[in-house]
Amino acid sequence: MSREKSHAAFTRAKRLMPGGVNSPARVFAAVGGEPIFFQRGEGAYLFDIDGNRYTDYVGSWGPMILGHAHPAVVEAVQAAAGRGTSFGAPTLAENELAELIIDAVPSVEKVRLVNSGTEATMSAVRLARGYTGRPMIVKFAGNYHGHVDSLLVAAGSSAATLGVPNSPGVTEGTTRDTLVLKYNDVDAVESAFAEHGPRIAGVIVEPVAGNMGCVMASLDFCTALRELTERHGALLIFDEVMSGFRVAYGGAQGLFNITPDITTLGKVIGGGLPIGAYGGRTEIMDKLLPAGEVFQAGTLSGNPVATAAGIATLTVLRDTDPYQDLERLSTRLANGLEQAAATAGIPLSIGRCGPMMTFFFSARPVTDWDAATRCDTRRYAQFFWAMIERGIYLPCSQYEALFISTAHSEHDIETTVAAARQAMAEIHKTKTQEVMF
Ligand code: KE4
Repeated sequence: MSREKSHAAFTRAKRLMPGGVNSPARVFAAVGGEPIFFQRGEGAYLFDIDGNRYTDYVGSWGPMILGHAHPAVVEAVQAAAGRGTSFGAPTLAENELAELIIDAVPSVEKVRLVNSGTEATMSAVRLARGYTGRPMIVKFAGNYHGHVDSLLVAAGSSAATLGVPNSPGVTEGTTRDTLVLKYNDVDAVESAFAEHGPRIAGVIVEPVAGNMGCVMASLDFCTALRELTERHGALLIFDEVMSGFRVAYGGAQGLFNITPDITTLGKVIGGGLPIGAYGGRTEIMDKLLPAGEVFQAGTLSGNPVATAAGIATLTVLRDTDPYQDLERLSTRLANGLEQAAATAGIPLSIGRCGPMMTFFFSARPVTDWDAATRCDTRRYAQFFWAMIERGIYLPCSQYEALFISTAHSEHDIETTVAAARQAMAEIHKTKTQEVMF
């Protein structure tokens, strides 16, 4: 496949934007090579500026559960844009999207719309601190909640690590009240509450993690988080920016039957337009200005065009209930990849929750960040490029999740499995140390 135009575009982009991208997740640092520039998407497919077609499993990192350019979404966006793109005043579409979210997510009685998942988690942390009057936030190694200063904390060793910034520009002051624990480690959480309980405002967790690759929280772990936060008067924040409306219409909390105090959302609820949301019980959410005193605001929050895309997307999901079909296709893909790896004698462990999954190049299941870091990331890079050459677009990092949309067909899955068989056989012959970046 020729990607000359992408190469030229990236060369120019590097002169214009830091690293040539507007989000580091898009640059191919983890797999080597250069990012591909895309011209358009259609259903399950992406078309790059060199005219190559790929079956897309990135789905814009989660939002595109209906595939690209879904007619209902495009029509809603076009109609909304024709009525004006932003008023900075309330619109009926905000009521409608809020109602769809509240009807779908049992723990949410009131919701605040914002412009990204980062804004949602940043605001949820502030709300938890404002509601409880406490300073500390607990997060977990391998969980990513957007570029919130207080949550950009080094994923320490398995022991609890008090906040050490993991980015220049994040000060000790903003992370000293953040405690990083091991994901899926109940003992660690019990110890943290025993030591810090009265100071903990909240625990934020991805119930289905998508940012160390796809790793599910165990039911014991989620149950322990619910019980301990309840007992110590802290709030449980489920970060469902990625899992919300992805793994089930009501999100992972419906699968776990756990009721968090605050839920953060994004991605799918905007149908590919900039959006985020956070919601919970009325008595918590009414702490927010102007009902309460916790400050949060946003020029484009609840934007008419973004809410139109979100309403169209959630309405299609609610009315068609595609989750069983997504589960069937996802199971076929996962089984096909496992068979392809086994045939090639390559260790592979798949982490999956519904249509969100990761092919871990690891002989053992991945249940936390430490295990994820032991994956053979060079092997993943080889597999990534072998699949690109066969027209399959996977996440450009071992530590990301891939997504199946309602636009993927059985034929797409079979084609992907066939490509994986060839790719696994091809990389089996290459020793990982031979891969030059
Ligand atoms: P955004 O600010 O990117 O909309 O959302 C931040 C966020 C919050 N919580 C979870 C669980 C998330 O997965 C994310 C963002 N996910 C990444 C993908 N791993 C976005 C990709 C990117 O940053 O470009």
